[in-house]
Amino acid sequence: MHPFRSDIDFQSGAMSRGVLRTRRVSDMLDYFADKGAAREAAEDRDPLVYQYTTIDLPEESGHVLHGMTTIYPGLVGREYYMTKGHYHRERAAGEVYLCLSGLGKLVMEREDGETAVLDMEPGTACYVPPYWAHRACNVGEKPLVFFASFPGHAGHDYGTVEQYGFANRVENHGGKTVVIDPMPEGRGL
Ligand code: PAN
Ligand code: ZN
Repeated sequence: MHPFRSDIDFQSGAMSRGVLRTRRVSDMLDYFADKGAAREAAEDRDPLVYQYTTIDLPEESGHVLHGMTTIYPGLVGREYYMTKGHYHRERAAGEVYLCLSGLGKLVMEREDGETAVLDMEPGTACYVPPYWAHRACNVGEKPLVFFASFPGHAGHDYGTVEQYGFANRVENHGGKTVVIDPMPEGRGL
């Protein structure tokens, strides 16, 4: 393969090459806590929640997949717009999220119940170690834009998160950002 470059707009998250995917509320009905609010939004104007572009590279070890994500500002019920979130199919594959614009929270969780939440702001690189599911939430008023890079063989497992969700949810309560942790004292695992 020949070396190549891509051009990125830090404000919008647009990338000059790669495959663009979009996620509207109707694509995520089972992901938001407030199913009624999600259904209503989907039936109304079905807003764009996020979009992401991944460079089209062979999904094999040795390559470094990378791409841009833009999560728009907004709420479904009290919950901030967020990505679906996933484990890597190959659990031992980590990832780096580099925030370029906006404000976010990176919610992570392991299958043994361990959880973590990191703040994302321009200039922060967050490391998602192997075995951690990850989801980004936009807690600001403008688009949250980040660059992500992960091993070619990582693959994506959306089913586990779709079925069980994340323990922690990020919500807006009266203008304040709150991380809802159902077991703040730990899961005793
Ligand atoms: C990211 C994500 C991207 C979209 O590139 O794929 O932010 O989020 P979902 O994949 O959860 O819809 C990444 O983590 N890749 O592995
Ligand atoms: Zn990932």
